[in-house]
Amino acid sequence: MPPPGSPRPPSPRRTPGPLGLVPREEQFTSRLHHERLAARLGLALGIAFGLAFVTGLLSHYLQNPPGWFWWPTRPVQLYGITQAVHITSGVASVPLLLAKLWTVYPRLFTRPPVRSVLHAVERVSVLVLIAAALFQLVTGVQNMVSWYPWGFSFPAAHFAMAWVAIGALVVHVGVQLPAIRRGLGADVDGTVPDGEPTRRGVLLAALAGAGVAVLSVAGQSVPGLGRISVLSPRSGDGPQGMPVTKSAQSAGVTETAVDPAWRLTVTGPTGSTTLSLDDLRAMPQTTANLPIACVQGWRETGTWTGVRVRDVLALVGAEPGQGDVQVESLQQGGAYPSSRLPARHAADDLTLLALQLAGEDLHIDHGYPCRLVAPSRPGVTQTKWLTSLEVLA
Ligand SMILES: Nc1nc2c(c(=O)[nH]1)N[C@H]1C(S)=C(S)[C@@H](COP(=O)(O)O)O[C@H]1N2
Ligand SMILES: [Mo]
Repeated sequence: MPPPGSPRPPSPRRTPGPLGLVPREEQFTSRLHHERLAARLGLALGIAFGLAFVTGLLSHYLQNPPGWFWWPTRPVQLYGITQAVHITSGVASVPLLLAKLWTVYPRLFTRPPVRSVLHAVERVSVLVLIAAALFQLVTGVQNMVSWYPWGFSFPAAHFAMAWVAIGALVVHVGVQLPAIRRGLGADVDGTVPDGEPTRRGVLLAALAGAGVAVLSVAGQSVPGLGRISVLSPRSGDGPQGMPVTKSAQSAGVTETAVDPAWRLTVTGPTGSTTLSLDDLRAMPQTTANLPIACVQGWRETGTWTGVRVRDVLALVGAEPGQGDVQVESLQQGGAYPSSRLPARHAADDLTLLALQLAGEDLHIDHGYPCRLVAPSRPGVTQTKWLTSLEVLA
């Protein structure tokens, strides 16, 4: 102990760097800030981001199909499953990303901050990766709870930033490959000095955190988990056992939807026809269990009864699979007043103009008098309160 009053000898761990109070990377001496831990967390995160990227692209192309895009109509739950994977992998990434950032954050304080042009490029790419990853996770979770505090369109921004994130991730993995191989090639802990924490413990805690995060949302797409899914309040809510995203009130259709003069206009190769609700009820009816799988993460299967779209299109001379079908609703404006049904989906036996849900006439919030329900399609394309169908040439 130095005598009282005498200056303390400077400790090497406390010496401020040339930037004053800013610490230096070497001062973070915990054995937990280590490439072996970073590589494992990075691997888990890479898998989660990869799954989210692929399933997100799928969902984007289903909603904005390019000419080459092909998607099967069976199994009927297929889209819902891909969307559950998307939401689950995104949510699992939150604790993994936080753990990874904590493991590597001493790197922020590397001196000199920039060693070469290549080093500068690498550091900027890591910042871009972190910013894009945080953006994706934050906006994704906000979308799950329908909270849109920003001025931009969520789907467009989330899609664009996905490419930024995945591009920066590829650069990052490329640059770090030697460290990743070293890190993964060695036991995560090696010999742990007495009384020191283990990296394995941090890794397991991060994976457990990811597990808890997954369970908190899984109930909205996995039957039976509803009670533990605190972040999925909507599954099973709503009239006729089905959640509602857009109500008749908010779509402004409370009067037009119940108007006795309501007619469905169908246009095809031989011209146009109009059908009343009774006309539709008089046609052969099909009953099928089909899900609504919302991009916000919930999925709920209902028992729908109605007329096959292809039977209705046959009334105006359309052969099955002849063309895509433009589907319009009574809703004026808003985000999803219409949709495009691909020809192959329009020809499917289970693609219905539903008149009933759970054995009753559709609740007005579920699209009375008539809505589209097609197998293996995103919820946003399952248009409610239909007013017209047109077979496109
Ligand atoms: N006309 C119209 N149809 C619509 C929407 C809409 O906003 N307007 N929302 C879609 C979305 S995003 C979903 S998830 C489903 C939900 O159907 P539900 O409210 O019957 O559960 O309806 C779809 N159909
Ligand atoms: Mo949705």
